[in-house]
Amino acid sequence: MRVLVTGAAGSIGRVLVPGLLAAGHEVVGLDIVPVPEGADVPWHTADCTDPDAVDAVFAAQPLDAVVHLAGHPDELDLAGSLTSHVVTTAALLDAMVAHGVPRLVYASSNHAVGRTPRADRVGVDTRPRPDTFYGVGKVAAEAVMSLYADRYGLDAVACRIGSFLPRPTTARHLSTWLSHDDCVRMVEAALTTQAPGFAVLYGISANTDAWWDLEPGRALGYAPQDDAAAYADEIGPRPEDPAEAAYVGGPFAGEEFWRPALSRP
Ligand code: 15L
Repeated sequence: MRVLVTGAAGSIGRVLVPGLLAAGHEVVGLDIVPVPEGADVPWHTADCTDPDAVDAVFAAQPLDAVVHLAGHPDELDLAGSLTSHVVTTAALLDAMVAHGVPRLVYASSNHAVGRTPRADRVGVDTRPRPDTFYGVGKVAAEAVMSLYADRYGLDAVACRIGSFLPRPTTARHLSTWLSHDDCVRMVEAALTTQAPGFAVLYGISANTDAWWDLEPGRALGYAPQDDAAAYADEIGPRPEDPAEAAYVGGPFAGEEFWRPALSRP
């Protein structure tokens, strides 16, 4: 499968590109920055918020699928978040329709439901409950994916990633961690599962203390192998742990992120 990876120079991209190559896929990298040293794949330097630039990338070679990782990984104001997550996703989906590319795998986030109080294990059918404008952007990007799956018959899998890290370092991570290897397994499953239509899964490892339901991912072929509990002995308590455990979005659900939606000069 020839896969376009957006945000290929970012933290997830730098793990995923070699992972997909090792799994036998061809990878085409796309990022706003030039090709990093050592990334030995065809590369496009372009801004995913620019539909003409995105269309030109699709015109350059045939593609079988897109993995969309590009986007600002932290909080912005509302307009910035919508541009970073919704406009980029829409530009890619328009190009997929125009060029006949049938599948999108999207790096959504747990923050799409981050304001959900920590109680039972959270499923994919819970109501969208963002904790930040970042989370609002992810909810809206998922909505555009759903629309394009319904209108054009695209396959579009939203992976609500937890905490993508080499290893867990806080109490919250014992529940939210996604290991590097499991991230590759997750994207590989989302790329190859048969006709998912629009689907959502939680992108976490097989953590003993998981806050999110892994079954929807397992139904799509995602079989995580790692468990943050293996690192529990290395993780000491911190004063902020109880507050971070109140809502599944952890620190993003805290008051320090409350600010007006629209920045004014
Ligand atoms: C995310 O989606 C963010 O991009 C990252 O900065 C972390 O906050 C992560 O979620 C998390 O919840 O740990």
